[in-house]
Amino acid sequence: MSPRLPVEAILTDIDSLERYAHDASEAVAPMPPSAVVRVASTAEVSAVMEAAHAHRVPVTPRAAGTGRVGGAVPMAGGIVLALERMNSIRGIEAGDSLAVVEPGVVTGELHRAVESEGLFYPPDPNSWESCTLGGNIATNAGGPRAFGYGVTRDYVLGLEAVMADGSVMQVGRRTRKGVTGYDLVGLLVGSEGTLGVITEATVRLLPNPARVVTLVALVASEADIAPSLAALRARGIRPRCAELLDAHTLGLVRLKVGFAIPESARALLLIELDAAPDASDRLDAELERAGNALVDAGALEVLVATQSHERERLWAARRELSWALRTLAKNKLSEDVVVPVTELGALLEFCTATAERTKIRMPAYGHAGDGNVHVNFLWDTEDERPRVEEAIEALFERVIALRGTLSGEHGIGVLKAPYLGLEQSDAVVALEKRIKDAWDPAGILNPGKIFPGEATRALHNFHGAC
Ligand code: LAC
Ligand code: ZN
Repeated sequence: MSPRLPVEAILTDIDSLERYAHDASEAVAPMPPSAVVRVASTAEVSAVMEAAHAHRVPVTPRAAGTGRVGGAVPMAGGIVLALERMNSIRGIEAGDSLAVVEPGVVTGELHRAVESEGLFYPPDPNSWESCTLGGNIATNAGGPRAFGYGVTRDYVLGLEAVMADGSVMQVGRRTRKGVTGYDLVGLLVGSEGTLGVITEATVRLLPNPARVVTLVALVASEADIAPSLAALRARGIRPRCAELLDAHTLGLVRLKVGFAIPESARALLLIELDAAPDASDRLDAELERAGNALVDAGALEVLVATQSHERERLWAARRELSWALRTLAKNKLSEDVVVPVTELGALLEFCTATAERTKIRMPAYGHAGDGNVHVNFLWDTEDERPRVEEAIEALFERVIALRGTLSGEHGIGVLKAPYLGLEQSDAVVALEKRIKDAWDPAGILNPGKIFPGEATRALHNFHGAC
């Protein structure tokens, strides 16, 4: 029998409905949801889904709402299923190098909990102090450390998920290896809440490479970034992070990094190397080789931060970038395109030329090692919007022409749905829709996401039917 939900779990006051109608993107819900249900257990999630399925009510799952593409914005009204109360770390099993977590666990809390046991959970989306594991899994989030360690998908071994009809499914496993049946974990990771509601995850942990050093290479041009990365690769150096700041974003952090940046520097590469505490000699040698490689590749200056407070100052400046850019204009859109790393120079050159042509500011920064660049669009007045849209479409077309992808870490959500067809053929999209129909035949789970035109269709489906 389904549990009854405590009455305080259901919010219907206008302030709450408003608050849960947003995420960290510009996506706007056409109307507030009818109710927010703050669930505390798998059984409660199951009860909500069962009722929603019986009455064909749309359900938008969410936790911290830090997403950048409107994935947690309710596009067809209905219920917002808030998972932030399911925030317990159910276990850290050092012997099997895994942790079992609920979806509302804040990523930074998992980092600290496992690190206190000498273990390491690498995925580090920029919002790790507030985002949650459930959202990270729903979007297959990455971050700076993805360069060395991979993205969320590389760490999820098993999942418990509640299906659209309320049934509870266990998929995947607790072991590192395993090839039984289809990879349903892989399908759920990155499915943006459209296939099931994640209620528990078993994630893989590594030994903590607790000694970390950071290098900053100041270079004369954005064109020097890719050759600098190639120089590291050629010497067999595999950093855990390789972040890029272009001339605009470098200007924003100039006063915050704790060292002087010469005017001649037009871009910055932030490199991080790590090692186990007992491999310090190897790390020192690698640090020296990395510094030499960067100088040989033409860096104007290479600075090293070995103390944690120096490193933290650098990373704080990097982490603030997204918000710092927001203060520069009335409107900001941020993309997370990826190109093969050999095309990084072509992408950055294209951004400069497009900004010049459209007269829209396009500062860029991001995860250079992965070819994953946050291209931002800043504008103040409505009459600039058509040029912004032109610049975004031109960017996506260019990225596809360079054999890249539209989203490296934020997902498609609402904001990028109109562009899905630039990257995926009609046949691929039709196959994805058949998968969606098999998992959620009534289309109640996070309607209006990923597929072009679905937002409008979802609204008609649910409200036309009332
Ligand atoms: C970052 C976020 C926006 O890397 O993904 O800053
Ligand atoms: Zn990012």
